[in-house]
Amino acid sequence: MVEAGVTEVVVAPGSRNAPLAFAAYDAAAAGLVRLHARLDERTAGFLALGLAKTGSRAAVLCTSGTAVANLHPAVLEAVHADVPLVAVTADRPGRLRGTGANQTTDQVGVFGPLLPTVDVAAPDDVGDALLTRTVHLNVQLDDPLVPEDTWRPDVTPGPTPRWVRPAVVVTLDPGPRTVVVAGDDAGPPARVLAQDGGWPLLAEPSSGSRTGDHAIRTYRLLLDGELGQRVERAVVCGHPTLSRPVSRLLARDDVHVVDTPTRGAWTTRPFPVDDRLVVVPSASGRDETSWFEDWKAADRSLSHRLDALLAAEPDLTPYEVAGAVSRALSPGGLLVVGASNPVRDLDLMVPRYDVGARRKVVANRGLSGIDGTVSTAIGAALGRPRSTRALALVGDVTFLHDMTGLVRGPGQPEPDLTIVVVNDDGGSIFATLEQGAPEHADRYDALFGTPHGTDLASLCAATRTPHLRVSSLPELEQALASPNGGVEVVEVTCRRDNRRDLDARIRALRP
Ligand SMILES: Cc1ncc(C[n+]2csc(CCOP(=O)(O)OP(=O)(O)O)c2C)c(N)n1
Ligand SMILES: [Mg+2]
Repeated sequence: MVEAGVTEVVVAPGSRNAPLAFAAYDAAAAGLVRLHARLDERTAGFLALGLAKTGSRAAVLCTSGTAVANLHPAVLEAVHADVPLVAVTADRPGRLRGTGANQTTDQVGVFGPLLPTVDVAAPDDVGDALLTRTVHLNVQLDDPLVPEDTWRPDVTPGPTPRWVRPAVVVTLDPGPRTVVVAGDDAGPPARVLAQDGGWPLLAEPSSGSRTGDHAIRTYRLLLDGELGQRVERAVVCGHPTLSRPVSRLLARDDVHVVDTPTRGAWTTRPFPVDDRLVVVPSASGRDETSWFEDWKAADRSLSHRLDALLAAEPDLTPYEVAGAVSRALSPGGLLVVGASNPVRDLDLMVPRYDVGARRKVVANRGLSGIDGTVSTAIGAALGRPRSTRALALVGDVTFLHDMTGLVRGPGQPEPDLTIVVVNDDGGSIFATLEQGAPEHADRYDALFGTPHGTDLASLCAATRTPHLRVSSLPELEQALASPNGGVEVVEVTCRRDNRRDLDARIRALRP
């Protein structure tokens, strides 16, 4: 693994994986890797995923049995988002399989057809498996499960592999009224394309494209209005997942969709994988009509009315929390944003960032799960120590789902990270969907809202994580302006009961 460029190793304790754990310890002592220990494999998996999402080659090691299954969420997210992750599971030797030996299940193929297992009975079985992005090594280990001696690693660390976008060049004539849709991980080419073509850029927060003059803040609202109706062509970069208006746009018969290859397991198109994504407008030049100016003017006016609506709300709204978080993020900063409403609220509230002053926004959009987000954030912050600031924005259910992410033992690598939890005591996103319609109101909370009444302060205290609860914008801004260092939690209490109505009023603002 060291020779294959692995520099971060997350270990979860067990006896069967002990030989690997001892080796990881010795490799860390030799300065070859950084070692992290987590007691919960699900958390360990997402910690490794977060490290991988910020560019490290990361591995997670666990023991046999149910421990393996606890890696599955992070493994699935890694495969779907095309994030390189090395999952190493320990197994009994082959001769004990099928004999009812304790803690022995069928670990070969346990992650399903998306991630075949490399079953390792002898070192040579690894082959060049570590050259692939996400890999499952199932290592058969026999007694004694302790080393005879300290391992003095005699290995030369390999370079960290860089995963690059597929190469594709699409030439577009400037004629049709075009928008550039930048989904998760689209990267700067989408922004460059919008600028070169003279087109509006509809960029999700985690696209890595949302800088410059062409980014349209309120695109989600405008798409359902008159401007959206006039779109004739959409160029899709990255993996858009956030909004129904975008899905509706891409499903329209009268819109020509130009799909550029995304990273991820669903890419079936055979593009070479050794170059950047390049999409260029044809030589005949940029769109000189008023198309982009129309979007810009509509965006300006709608943004103004949106901000006025939010400012007039008597209570602090989740939208304003997202706005405050994105304002607090300095150029070069890192923001990990959770699924559900936080990422969508952020989408409407990201201010216009200058080109070159990009913030890295990380979200688990491969499968958009709410699991593992605290651990992903800690991993991402650890993997990107030069961030000018590291923030996370998550809902309360998302936060609680990964409570064990806060359990960090003494001596563990600890990043500076402020986790902002929007606590509306339950899941609010369903309130804005069909399930939130008034006719289901009598069972909404029991089935979807799932209020929990959990005291986040006690939870944080139990893990010695500094915690501050705020309920107003000035308090929040002040908390964000004065981080204490280390991992800390800022809980922002918000209402949930008015969420459906608030979103309906925001949608009604569009021209
Ligand atoms: C692992 C997983 N389980 C369930 C879901 C379905 N789900 C989507 S959003 C959500 C509620 C999230 O609530 P919270 O984090 O408080 O955010 P809010 O909706 O309140 O903004 C759930 C359960 C999911 N995406 N992932
Ligand atoms: Mg919530």
